[in-house]
Amino acid sequence: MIDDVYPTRGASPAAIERRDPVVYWPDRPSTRMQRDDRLRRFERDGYLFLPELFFQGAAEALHQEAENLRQYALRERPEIAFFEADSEAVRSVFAVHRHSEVFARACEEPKLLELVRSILGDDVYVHQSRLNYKPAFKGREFYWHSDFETWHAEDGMPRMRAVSLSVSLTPSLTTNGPLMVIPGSHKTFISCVGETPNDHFRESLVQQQVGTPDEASLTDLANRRGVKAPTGGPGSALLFDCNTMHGSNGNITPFPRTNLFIVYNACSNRLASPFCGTSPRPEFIGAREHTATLPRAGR
Ligand code: 6CS
Ligand code: FE
Repeated sequence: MIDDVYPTRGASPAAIERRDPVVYWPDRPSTRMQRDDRLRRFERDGYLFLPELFFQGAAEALHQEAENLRQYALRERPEIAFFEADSEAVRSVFAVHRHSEVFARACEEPKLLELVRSILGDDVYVHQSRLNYKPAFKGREFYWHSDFETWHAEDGMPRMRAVSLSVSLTPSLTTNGPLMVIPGSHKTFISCVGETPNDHFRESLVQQQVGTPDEASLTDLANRRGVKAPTGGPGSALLFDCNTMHGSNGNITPFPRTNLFIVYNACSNRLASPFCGTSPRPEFIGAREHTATLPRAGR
């Protein structure tokens, strides 16, 4: 049985100091790694905004593919599509890298993988991918949460050795519900209150309650270093640590805020049994079978 160093979903909230590195530095980091300022900023803040990310030219094609996949999911694979709580609008579609060659290739962008492997100090595989559409007028909020808290409790992810990438496929503006992060929050694990219902994902992926932090803990984290909402055009991206506290407001503007969300987990951190005791979530949410190591460039 793997030791549960981040107990959560109990009777009371708790703030637990992170027990894992943020950047898994090798014993003798190469000069190139030592000079890579991105690694130190990621270690300090728990996220990196990458305005020039590797998808600049591809953003329009990725956005078109996101529309194609919305239709495909509705027609052929309804189980991977989730709707907004109060409308027929599609909120998210999951496992996009497994249903689209375009997104499969995007996940393997060599320069991106090089940065991710530098941070995690390991080979990686895709734990989860999704499109969050945050549609015009109807896109609802994603309340504050740590992804790792859910992945640890409900997917059995043992340690904090995963990163998330959110690529904007439409303009991410100050007004249409951009992703908000709390700098430095990745260094504290906020244990959440509440027993996890079976098949919790059916409600949590629409409007999360269980697995969201208490207001006192959120206030404490936000008071330390504030809240940031990096914005950027299509192709810009936010890379953030699995435990960075984040969320986003609803979108009542005519401008959709669609992003491609890819989660890279270290191959040494594969899922075990869910620590909250529920049954494992479906493969399209947390990969257990389809966990092939992503290729290194030129191999
Ligand atoms: O439960 C999950 O895995 C998903 N939930 C949220 C709100 N963010 C992380 C992940 O996509
Ligand atoms: Fe999240």
